[in-house]
Amino acid sequence: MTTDPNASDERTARTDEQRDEQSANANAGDAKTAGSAADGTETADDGPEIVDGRTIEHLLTDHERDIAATAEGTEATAAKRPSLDLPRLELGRRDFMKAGAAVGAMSGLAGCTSILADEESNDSGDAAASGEHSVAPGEHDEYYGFLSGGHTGEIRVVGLPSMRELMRIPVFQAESARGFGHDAKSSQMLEEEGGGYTWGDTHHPRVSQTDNDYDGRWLFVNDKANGRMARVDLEYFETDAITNVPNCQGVHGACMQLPDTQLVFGVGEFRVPMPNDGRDVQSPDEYGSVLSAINPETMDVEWQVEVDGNMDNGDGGKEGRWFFATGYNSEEGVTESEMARSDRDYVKAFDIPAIWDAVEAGNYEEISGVPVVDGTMDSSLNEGDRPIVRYVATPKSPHGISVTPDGNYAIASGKLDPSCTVIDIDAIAEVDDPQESIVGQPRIGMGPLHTAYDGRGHAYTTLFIDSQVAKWDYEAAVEAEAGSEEPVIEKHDVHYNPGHLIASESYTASPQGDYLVSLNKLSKDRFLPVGPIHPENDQLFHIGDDDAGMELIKDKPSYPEPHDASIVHKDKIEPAKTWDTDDYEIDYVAEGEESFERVDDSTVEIEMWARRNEYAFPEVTLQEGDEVTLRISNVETTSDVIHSIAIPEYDINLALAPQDTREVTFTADQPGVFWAYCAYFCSALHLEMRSRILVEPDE
Ligand code: K7E
Ligand code: CUA
Repeated sequence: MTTDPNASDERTARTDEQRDEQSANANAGDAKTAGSAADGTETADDGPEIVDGRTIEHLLTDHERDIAATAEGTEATAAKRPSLDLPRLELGRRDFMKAGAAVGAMSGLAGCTSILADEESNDSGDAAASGEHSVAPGEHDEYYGFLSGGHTGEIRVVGLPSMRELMRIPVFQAESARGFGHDAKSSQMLEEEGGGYTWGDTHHPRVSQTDNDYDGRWLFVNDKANGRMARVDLEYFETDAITNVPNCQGVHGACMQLPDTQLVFGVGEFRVPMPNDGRDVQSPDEYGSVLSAINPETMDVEWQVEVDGNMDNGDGGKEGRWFFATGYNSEEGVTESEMARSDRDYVKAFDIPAIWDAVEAGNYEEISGVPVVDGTMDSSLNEGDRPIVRYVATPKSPHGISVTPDGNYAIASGKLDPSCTVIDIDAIAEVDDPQESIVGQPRIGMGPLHTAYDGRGHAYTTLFIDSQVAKWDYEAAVEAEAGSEEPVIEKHDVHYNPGHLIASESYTASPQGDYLVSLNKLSKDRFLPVGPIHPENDQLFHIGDDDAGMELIKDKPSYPEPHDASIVHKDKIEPAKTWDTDDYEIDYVAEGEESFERVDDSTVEIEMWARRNEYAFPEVTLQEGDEVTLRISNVETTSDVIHSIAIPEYDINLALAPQDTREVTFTADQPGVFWAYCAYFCSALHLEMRSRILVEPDE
């Protein structure tokens, strides 16, 4: 492969110009908004985090670009940038040079070929030892990986360690291969319970647990876009419930009360008026953000707790008392610069039994039919010796939070601060000042986002800006001075800019400690180019050998965009091979039970079956305008003989696994001939498997 460095330079330069233009526009936009705001405050006056009107994140972006420019020997923009003088960040040039390969690659290929070459030899060294992690054709993987699909709205199932994609589970979007959103039940779920949106933004798939271990029953996942929570049945690998959470826009974190999945928590991100019905639109002070507790069986919202500031991610303690959520925007600002003004934000520790007590004592306001408990700092429920929410101040916009497998600590990742904060969970109930529960604050690297565990006392933290995963010892971090780098054992480059990472069974009390996947947001040059939207890169590491260190095994391109995952041992999931007719509400249609009934002038009910290579009715005659309900069963008992009934120009495709029954209602509003056919290739006579639907015109 040859690259034309000049072409690449030009591209980079153009991109930089565009970016400058964009930030200029963004700043102009901010100014306009500030001008129209009631108080008219100038955000630039509020502290050292804003330099020349630019936020920390802008500065970071600029610095990355400067380093890249330096690496290319141009130093084009470096001189124009303000120096980075931020008390908490203490960014040294070294910080950026350490991440040279990744950062250099941020602005295109040309400037960093030499670094990339080193990088590649490093990787192939890793890969050479990976034979034992390969899965031969016909062999099964050791683990299920459940990855969120981000704004595709789905869940992807991959096998580990092969990283082969095994299945996709549509959650918040209609999907025709599985007939999701085509049959009556799933389309009702999307349209009615789900609120009728055509997409969702899945981030955090969490598998239900019993006694702090995966029980394989359900997977829960949030919709960050429209404030929903969904449940996937892991017997059928199918979404079986969606809850549209009130008083809340953007359910971000999704996780559960452990050890037994007593509650599922949706962590509210965007602050909105409650209810968001047009009141208080011009009064951001009145906006709120809530933690929602959802009953995993009924999927009803049991209660919500309103807090100060935004929330972000969450995780539950292992013993069931505490739930933790990170947050940003304790400033309660509405623009980026307002939100990043303060150098502290909060981890909120929710005392679940105390919240239940408040609900049972009637200490709530009912909003949109849900009891909302006041957990803001000034709430009377936070006075006295059993506050319902404890606010633990941590540096700058902590993002991920996860509880260590031993249940001792909750570790929050600093995002805009290079540290992780280790909170002693038992101490929270004891200390007068919540700050005293912070027992460690190691310096991990630039842009720490999420942390996973191997069950041997190690934490693995993604460093978004450094494009690395850092392995560190969390007990050592408790021993060490705050700000110490000593607890860091190893850093491994990833490609590039990782968001989440997940280790096998990391969310349980006993992680397997062998594999880790880094979900990298940018793949840049790692794959054949496929146009301007790149795949992301999910990188698999073996972490089972502490002496050998982290070993990169493979890259897997991913359709945008996985955020988080759960990795579950195969023995803990028991998928059905065919449907069990007892497991659904509508009646199965056996061979010989087919019927065509004209209920009245314009209502028709059809019950039919499908098998290789025919439908119960080779021909169906309807009148234009008929309201038709079609129920159809796949009467096959052999696993993997799947049929469907696709009705052209009627926008219908029901997928029918063996012994499954689906129903659809449609209006026969187009006269003509429609060849209903089977869309799953099921046998040699699959193409002949069809039924002629005749819609006779209304005279
Ligand atoms: Cu970091 Cu939704 Cu967990 Cu994306 S969040 S990465
Ligand atoms: Cu049935 Cu193809």
